Amino acid sequence: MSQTDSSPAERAAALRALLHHHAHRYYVLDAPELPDAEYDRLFQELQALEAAHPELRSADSPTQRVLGQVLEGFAPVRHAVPMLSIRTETDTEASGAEAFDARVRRELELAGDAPPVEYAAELKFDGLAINLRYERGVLVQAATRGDGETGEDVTQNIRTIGQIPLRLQGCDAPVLEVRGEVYMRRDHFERLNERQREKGEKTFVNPRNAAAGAVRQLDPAIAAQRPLSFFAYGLGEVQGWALPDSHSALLDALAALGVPVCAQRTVALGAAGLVDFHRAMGAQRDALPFDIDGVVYKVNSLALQQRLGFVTREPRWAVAHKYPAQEQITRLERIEVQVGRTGKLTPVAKLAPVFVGGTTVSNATLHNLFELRRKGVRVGDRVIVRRAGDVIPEVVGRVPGERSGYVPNFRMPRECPVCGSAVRRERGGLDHRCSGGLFCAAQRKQALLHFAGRRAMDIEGLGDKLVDQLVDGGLVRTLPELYTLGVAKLAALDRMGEKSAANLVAGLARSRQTTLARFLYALGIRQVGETTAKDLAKHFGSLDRIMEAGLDQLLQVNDVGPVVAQSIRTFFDQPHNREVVEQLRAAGIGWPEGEGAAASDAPQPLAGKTLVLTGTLPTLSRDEAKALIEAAGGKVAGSVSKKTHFVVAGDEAGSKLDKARELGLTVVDEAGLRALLGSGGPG
Ligand code: 5U1
Repeated sequence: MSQTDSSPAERAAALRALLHHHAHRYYVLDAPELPDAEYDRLFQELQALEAAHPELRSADSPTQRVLGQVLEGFAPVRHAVPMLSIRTETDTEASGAEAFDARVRRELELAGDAPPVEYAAELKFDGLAINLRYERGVLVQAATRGDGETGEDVTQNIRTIGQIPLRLQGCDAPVLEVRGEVYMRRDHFERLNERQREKGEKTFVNPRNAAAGAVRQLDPAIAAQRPLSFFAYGLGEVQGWALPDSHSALLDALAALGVPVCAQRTVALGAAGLVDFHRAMGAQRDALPFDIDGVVYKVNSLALQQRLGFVTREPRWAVAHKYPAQEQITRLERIEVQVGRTGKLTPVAKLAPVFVGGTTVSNATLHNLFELRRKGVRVGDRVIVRRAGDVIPEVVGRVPGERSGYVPNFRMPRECPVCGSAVRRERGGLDHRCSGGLFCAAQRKQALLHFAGRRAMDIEGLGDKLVDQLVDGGLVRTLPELYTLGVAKLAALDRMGEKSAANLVAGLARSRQTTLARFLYALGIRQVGETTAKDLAKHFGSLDRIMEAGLDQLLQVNDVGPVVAQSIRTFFDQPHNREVVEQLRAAGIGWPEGEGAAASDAPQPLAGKTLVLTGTLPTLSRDEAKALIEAAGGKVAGSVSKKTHFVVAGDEAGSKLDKARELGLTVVDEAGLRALLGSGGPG
């Protein structure tokens, strides 16, 4: 039946089904099939239809995600099946897993030589437990865990989470309660806090608190702006749905219903399998896009789970095996001010060393004066330090308690602590900046380090200790002066033998042959990161064209908005920056002419293809492989999804390889990658 022939009810049902399908592709599979504008068009059509025919509105309509009243409080919800907690194993070593396996074997009265027990091993997400109640496949209620017996009705807010299906795919069971964790990804958390900082509003201590705050937000419009995600890990009440016979099969079945289930899970055999999983996930922990505080082991067979039963409110068949905490308490010894590449002054907490998130931390950022004041930390306080993933450690707050004696409030210096130039703050801005520019040694050092960085000019052997010596000794004042360094001058420096000096000179020589994108990025223009530099190089194809481009022309470049365009213009309008560029060119730095334009004429065997790199390749570094793929027109993505065309796997490839196999993607090794670069390969 065509669109125009169908009744409003039929059209509304068809639109709902279409929108459910595309929301699942977008939010859960990360593989959209429709442009956003087309999704919006369908959504608006359904909204209009429901406005004209309110009787067509249903609880599972995608239009109902964002609606809701500001509440005065949350209604209590008595859980049909209590939400249990999980026993925690705080011994973070292998012995923690071995103790659990030994307990299970004892409870099951297994003989010493009985085969190993099969476990489902998964991640312990650092979020908030939620019960989702589906009746006849439609989400009718979402509740927090509360005390396990009674939680709070947070349906309005949970509906705003795009990943949570409002209707299960192909499930008409009278009741199916799905349990899992609502969490916030680390990048979403950082962006949320960045936005809060820009608005001068309170920042969140960690992703878990931000997620919990969003779920318990009384105004659903605010909750909808907090980016939340969800992973399922179990069931509550079930009526009329055939249970699989193992936990791993249960998670597979939930994924098939359209519920997000984490890919990092496995079926492990015995204590050895659990230890392997704990180690493997521990190694991946920093690279995961979300916080975990451990892994969870569950006896895989549901029949054995039933035999094992519970002690008080914890099942005997499951345990959470922890990792070292990502937050710790320590003493704030003093506050120093660091000057960055762009002159920004950052208050840095000097801490009594503390082991957190797997390393010893003695410095942590306090971001800016206003954030420091809001957190109310003063020297001598006991403070909470957080280090998660590869994010810079930060002080998230103070531990309430008495202060002994008067401690003055921290003040930003009026003069740069490095060069003595005046410190300024833009009207209404949050950042204090040194006005010394490259006159300031700190800014010069940071500019040199940035210029020499792996993703910029990639000058091997130019690290921070050497840059300190070069700048402090007056040997290098400008970027071009780097290229005047000879072996004799360098070898005379502290701890710099003849060989290291020769290596650095060779590194400098090698760096002369670069790409326009790397060179642009290396200049350290504010707002011009690696991606923008690549876009500029591709668009203009020549440095002179970029230097001469007006705002209008710059605005034509992919993702370049007014702030970035103005920053590029400001940079090239300053005569001393142009002089630096000319001196660098005179020092022999060059790149293939017409790089961008030539690139589009050159063969592009990987044009339109997305590749994911995992593991260590025999001869290519990650950056080299990425550069080759990009030069061939391909894109390198950080995670595997159905949109991935090829996964390039080297030694010790981890979960990305597992996921690629699960999705049936083409996996190649380095030789395979080289073949693709030559030919474009299959598909
Ligand atoms: N992954 C996972 N997290 N988690 C938390 N599974 C899991 N199971 C839980 C909890 C509280 O509880 C069941 C064992 C009852």
